[in-house]
Amino acid sequence: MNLQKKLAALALALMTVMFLAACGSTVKPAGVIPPGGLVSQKLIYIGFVQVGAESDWRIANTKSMQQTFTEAKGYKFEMVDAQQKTEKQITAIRDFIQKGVDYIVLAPNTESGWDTVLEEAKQEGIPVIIVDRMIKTNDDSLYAAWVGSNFKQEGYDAVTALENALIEKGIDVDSELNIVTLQGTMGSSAQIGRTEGFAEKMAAHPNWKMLDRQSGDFVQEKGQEIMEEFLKKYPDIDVVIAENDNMAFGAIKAIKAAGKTCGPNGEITIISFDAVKDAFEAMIAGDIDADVECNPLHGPRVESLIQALENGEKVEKILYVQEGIFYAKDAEALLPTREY
Ligand code: GYE
Repeated sequence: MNLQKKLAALALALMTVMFLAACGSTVKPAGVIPPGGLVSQKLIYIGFVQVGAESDWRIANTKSMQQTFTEAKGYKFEMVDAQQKTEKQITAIRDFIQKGVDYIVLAPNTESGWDTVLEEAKQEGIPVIIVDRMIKTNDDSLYAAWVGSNFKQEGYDAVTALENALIEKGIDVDSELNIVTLQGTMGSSAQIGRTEGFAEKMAAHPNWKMLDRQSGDFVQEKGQEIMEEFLKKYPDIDVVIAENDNMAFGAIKAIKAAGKTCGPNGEITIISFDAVKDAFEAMIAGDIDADVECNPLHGPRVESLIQALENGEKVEKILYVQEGIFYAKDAEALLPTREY
């Protein structure tokens, strides 16, 4: 090779290196396919361990994840529906570790018992993102980040919602009230936070009496069954706190079947959580008094966490979603703006 050819070869090699370096620094792993598809990208493999399909909230949450993590956007997405069984979730995590996923996204059913299996994921170098409910652990290196709701705040908000619903009805907030609660899945953060938050703040009203609390597992039919029992046992219920909308829907059926009335113009005040579209319909129909918002649209939030981790950025460990309270009188105007 003469000098001229050598120089040309060297220049070509240099340009190739520069081109590859440029690609490497600008092409995001889960970005848009580059023009001409020059570089074939590896999909980011996500294993999502979902609680189940127990409620409208959950279905909206699943949809948000599925719509976010599409192949077109650079993801391989697999979901396990654990049918509200924590053991099934643990098995699902082990399966995802075996499959060598890039990330595990976990919506934990209940809070306790995660250390062993999350340690296994850690050993394999698989980052775990926790979404919606939280886990109880002393080792926060077991997860990269958590995003979800402040359930205790939601419990506090339910007391505010009840106070305002009573005022709306012309009832003195300090009058004697008999309350029953339909609780969510026992041991889940959503249940724990809502139950504790409500109990803590209702202490400011010494005349409010919690007659009973039973778990309806966040499911409509179970909410209805428990409400039927409550109505037989307690003839003078003034307030129902339903720890999610689906149980509230069950309670409404039970109340009506018992010949009683509920909602802003009824005998029994209903305060619920989630604020899904059907709950807005129930507020418009005059069956639910107020609803504490719980936002299920976590797909894009989890995606930004994953993108940040992919780019080697530091992420916030704990991310709370902002939420509000909705009242029956505003439901009709607000319904068109609701996303879930
Ligand atoms: O309120 C309920 C669902 O964990 C926030 O789970 C979630 C709860 C939600 O079944 O409807």
